[in-house]
Amino acid sequence: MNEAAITLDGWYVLHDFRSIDWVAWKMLDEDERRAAVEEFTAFLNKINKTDEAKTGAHALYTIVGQKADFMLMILRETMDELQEIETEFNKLTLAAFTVPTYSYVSVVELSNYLAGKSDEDPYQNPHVRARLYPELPRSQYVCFYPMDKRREGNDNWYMLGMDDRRAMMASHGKIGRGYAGKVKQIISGSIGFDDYEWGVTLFSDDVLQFKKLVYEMRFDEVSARFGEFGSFYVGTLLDADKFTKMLEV
Ligand code: 76R
Repeated sequence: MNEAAITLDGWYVLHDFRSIDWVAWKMLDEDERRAAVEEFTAFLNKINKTDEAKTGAHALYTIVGQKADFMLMILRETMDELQEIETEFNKLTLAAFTVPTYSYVSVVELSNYLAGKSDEDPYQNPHVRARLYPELPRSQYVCFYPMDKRREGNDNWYMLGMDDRRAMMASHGKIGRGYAGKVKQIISGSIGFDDYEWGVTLFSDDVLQFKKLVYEMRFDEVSARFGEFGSFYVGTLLDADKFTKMLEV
């Protein structure tokens, strides 16, 4: 059998995309809307506490275009907690005025393609831990998309030897590092969890850097030959205040 990459796995991730049912929302009276927003804000304050305790993280963004109105990305130590938060959100009054449009379940992943040899336990290494259990930046923009590595004819990633894959990942990483300080990426693995193999979440204060990075990678062998992509979602940063403003009608 071919040599599988070994993965390090961190926090579990739920990307939850919702559209707002504006017609129903506008039919509520002002007091009901205010109460629903207050209840949602309390929910946000509660999940913020987990970010502060560094036992999880979250990101809340609008989604531009018709695929969704907003995305809540939640990272937790267990899949069970993701399930609990999803249910908790669904029980909020506001949730009744949202329509689920997409979701993605994965776990933050690092592979061993470029890891040097070492006897230490990687899960104890602070640099590794910072990537497996990431603090999410409050960048102005987010970009999310799911992707696969192709398995077709001569372009079957999973039939390539470890050395070939490692060489291609090195080239991939080199392009990625060119965007250091401009784009933060979180790669989460979803084989066995969702319809694609990875989720890619990018954060940046300059939205154009997403296009530049993804475009440049298209010319790199690992993306050019093996990358297959799902839908792309792009959006802008929300917090409790911005969310409240967005819901004003
Ligand atoms: O972890 C590391 O930093 C080592 C290098 C590295 C790996 C192993 C790395 C670096 N990535 C790795 C793995 Mn990546 N990455 C993507 C996409 O749109 C596309 O064409 C691809 C989507 C982007 C934009 C991106 C960005 N990467 C992976 C994997 C798992 C592959 C596997 O295991 O087979 C996928 C699917 C994937 C996809 N990558 C980087 C980046 C960036 C910006 C970096 C540099 C990170 C840094 O050094 O700070």
